[in-house]
Amino acid sequence: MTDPFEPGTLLPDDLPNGMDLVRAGRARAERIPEVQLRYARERGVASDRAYKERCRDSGALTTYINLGYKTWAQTRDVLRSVQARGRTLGYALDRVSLIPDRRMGLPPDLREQALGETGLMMYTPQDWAGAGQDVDIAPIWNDHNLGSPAAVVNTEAALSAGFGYIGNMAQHNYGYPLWDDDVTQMARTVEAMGMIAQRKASGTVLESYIEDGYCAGFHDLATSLGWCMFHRYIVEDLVGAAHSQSYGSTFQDPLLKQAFGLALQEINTHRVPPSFTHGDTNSFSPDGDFDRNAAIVFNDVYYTALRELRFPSGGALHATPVSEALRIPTEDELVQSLVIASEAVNRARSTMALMDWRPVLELRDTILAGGRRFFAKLMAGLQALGVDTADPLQLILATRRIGGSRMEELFGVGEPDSSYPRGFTPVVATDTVRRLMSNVDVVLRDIRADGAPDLSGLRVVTASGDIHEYGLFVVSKVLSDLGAKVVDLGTSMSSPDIAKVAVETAADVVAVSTYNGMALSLGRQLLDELHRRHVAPAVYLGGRLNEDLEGQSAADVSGQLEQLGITACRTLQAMVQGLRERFVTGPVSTR
Ligand code: B12
Repeated sequence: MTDPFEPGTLLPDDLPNGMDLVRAGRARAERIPEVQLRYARERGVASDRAYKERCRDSGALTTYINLGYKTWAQTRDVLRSVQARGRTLGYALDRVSLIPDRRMGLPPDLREQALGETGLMMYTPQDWAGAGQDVDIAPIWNDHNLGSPAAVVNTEAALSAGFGYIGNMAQHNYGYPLWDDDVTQMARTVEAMGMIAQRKASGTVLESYIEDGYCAGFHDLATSLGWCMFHRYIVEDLVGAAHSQSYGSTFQDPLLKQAFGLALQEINTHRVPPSFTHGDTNSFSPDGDFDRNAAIVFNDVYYTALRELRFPSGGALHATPVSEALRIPTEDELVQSLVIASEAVNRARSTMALMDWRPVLELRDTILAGGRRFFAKLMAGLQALGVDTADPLQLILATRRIGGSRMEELFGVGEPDSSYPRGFTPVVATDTVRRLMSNVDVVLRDIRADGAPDLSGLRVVTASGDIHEYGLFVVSKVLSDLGAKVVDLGTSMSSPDIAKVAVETAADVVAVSTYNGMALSLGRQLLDELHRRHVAPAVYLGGRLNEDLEGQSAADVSGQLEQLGITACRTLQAMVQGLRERFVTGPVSTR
């Protein structure tokens, strides 16, 4: 494997000093008045963190959901209603991650210029203050803050409103439309980290939801754990903040999930309660039936409840809504998820004695040992590349520039084996890699059942318009296996960049994955960019092809896309069928 990174070339010479940025952040936070969250006040504690510690130490379990409708007012009304229904249905709701529109990661003056996606927009200081006081639920600001160009302004807003858990450390790999200055983006992130550190004594916690970042794409849980150690080193040892690491959505196997949770507890030496353990979101297909999903959800949250009861961490429980693969959940679907979670806790309490933890603890130790090796290798590797490992800015910028998959190829700790995608046998393979490889197999099997077309000579540009990379991986892998010459641009790609590469490579086909609820606007924008450059490759879109239209939220926009001349694909099999009809004239192959 050739290494594109020569020592000293990864970072620019004129970077600001990371520790100076931390100090600037601390000074900025000192000027922000402290506010107590309503959730903490009503429980008679100083902070969200303090209440979590009390629950952890007394064996009480708390609950968590994700929610982000378009405005704070809409979100607030649904939260109040969900909470009120819990009084009759026998559940309590403790925490909510407010799920913003990706535009919230842009500085306020750019937000209106970017395409709207799904999620919450906070428009005024009253919206922020309302999130801290209007409901008796702890709000978390996780997304589109740390890691984004809006890190300082959003952290200031969240601190001013009294938020106790502010994230998201994992998102320093995120890309934003209309923004390509990674140095400023990461510098603002480090300054905002300093702001959160300044509030450590009042209980404010710097949160990371690890599978929002590179952990979602690693193939080895040893890499994931080592990456979490790397983040802990930056946040706790260099920046001086309290750090919570939450995890969970990419795990399907309960044994792996609980072993990894226990490994995270081992590296959490300051015992900061994690915000939550996320429910499994990846086991449902968009065509899956909700009854089956309910069984999957129960099984997932039951084992997490067992772990929390036996090895308390203070992390809240999350049960994934059964409609996860399709849309933002309705109020009824959220209520259902909380009912499932409360039943799971009841069953877990009465069946705790049936659980044999020995295999889980053994697996935990294997992950821990591998994670320690990865962390050591990563730090040594960064030093060899000329990165100052005592500077938080250099560390997050360098690892962002290297990228998650390349980092795992360079510093992965399994036995070398070229038949594996990252060049080594994973110490403990993630469910993600297992699921993706089996998804590729299923799609190829379907296609081969009809006689696979030979796509040799077909030039295809693939990309994802947002952070979702799994669909893109399957699309690129299947088309390459069928012989196409695929140029995979990766994630968070903008329409102008995709069009530019389509011209440079004389692409016959452009295939874009889009999930964030703006498929029609993106399709129009992409066609405009291609027309402006006088090229007309065949355009295919897939992922979640919906958008909020006049009077209809998350409407399926496949029909409108087809009218524009874009092929809207529910499945990759449909795209291959389309390519066969359009480009393949000879007989099918048995490739
Ligand atoms: C994993 C995931 C994430 C991970 C992504 C990790 C990663 N590195 O990829 C994380 C947690 C980071 C994430 C973030 C977000 N997510 Co998300 N995510 C998902 C999830 C759980 C799985 C999607 C997936 O990858 N499936 C696996 C792939 C292989 O299967 P598939 O999607 O069915 O793909 C197949 C076909 O669709 C097709 N296909 C896919 N692309 C293409 C392209 C072409 C050309 C063709 C022909 C075919 C094709 O082929 C694939 C293979 O068979 C879904 C919910 C779900 N269970 O589906 C939500 C979901 C897609 N996410 C959603 C949202 C809103 C977001 C966020 C915008 C939330 C936010 N506000 O921050 C952010 C995006 C932030 C950003 N910067 O862009 C929503 C979308 C809602 C909508 N459109 O109505 C969903 C549905 C969750 C929900 N219910 O709210 N997400």
